[in-house]
Amino acid sequence: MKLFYTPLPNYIHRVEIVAIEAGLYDDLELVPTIPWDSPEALVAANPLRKVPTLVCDDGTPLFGGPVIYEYMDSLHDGPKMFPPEGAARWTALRLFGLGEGLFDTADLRVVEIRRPENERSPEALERYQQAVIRGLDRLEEEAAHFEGFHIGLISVAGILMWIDWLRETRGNQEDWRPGRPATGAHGHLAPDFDFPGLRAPPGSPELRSGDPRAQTLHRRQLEDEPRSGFSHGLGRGRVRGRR
Ligand SMILES: N[C@@H](CCC(=O)N[C@@H](CS)C(=O)NCC(=O)O)C(=O)O
Repeated sequence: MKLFYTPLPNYIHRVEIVAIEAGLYDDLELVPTIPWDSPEALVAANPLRKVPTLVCDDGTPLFGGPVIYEYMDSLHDGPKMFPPEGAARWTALRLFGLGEGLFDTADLRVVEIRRPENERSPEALERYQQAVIRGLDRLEEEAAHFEGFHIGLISVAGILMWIDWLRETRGNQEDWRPGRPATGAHGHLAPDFDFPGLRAPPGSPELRSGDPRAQTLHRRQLEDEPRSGFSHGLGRGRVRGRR
């Protein structure tokens, strides 16, 4: 299986977790890709030119994380990350929808930040950030359901870890913990989230091993992105007009 991904700890991280949990990690041929350059191989596999994109062994392309996760989950005989039925399924999918939506919104904000300053829209940045804050607040209300191991929790852990990474390395996000003790109690360092795929720090395997190819891509993205001045704060209840 060929996986097109960016060597940044965003969308690849959840694919890695699912692949590890499904026992498929070693079957992945990892293709570091910058989708914004519209590389031929990616466009040939995915007309939308997005990552992650998986090309199965028979050549069938799968577009986007959610489909890739479910495909990988179908290929192993262990306990399923997508619960097959009943209340457990809908709890997992509800959290999954929230986590993936949060991720996509936070990603759109990063994309906006990376635009040249004179093309950047403060309204769009604010709109994305307010949606992220509301999503994190909703997660806090959902934290009672953070138990077991399923795709919803992988997604939740993914977004929380990514926000931490953005805060620590880019300085363009703030801590999600203040005012959200229930989520914090299940933070990714807590034993609840200590399943194998999450023990590794976020980031691609190449970045962890220092592969120069990935480091080059990574550096280029870092240089492209402004580092400060966009930290709107993520504190609970900071949605404009909410209280
Ligand atoms: N929800 C989708 C979102 C994928 C996505 O937005 N990927 C971004 C990563 S930066 C991308 O490839 N953007 C390139 C583009 O939009 O041209 C998923 O999980 O696969």
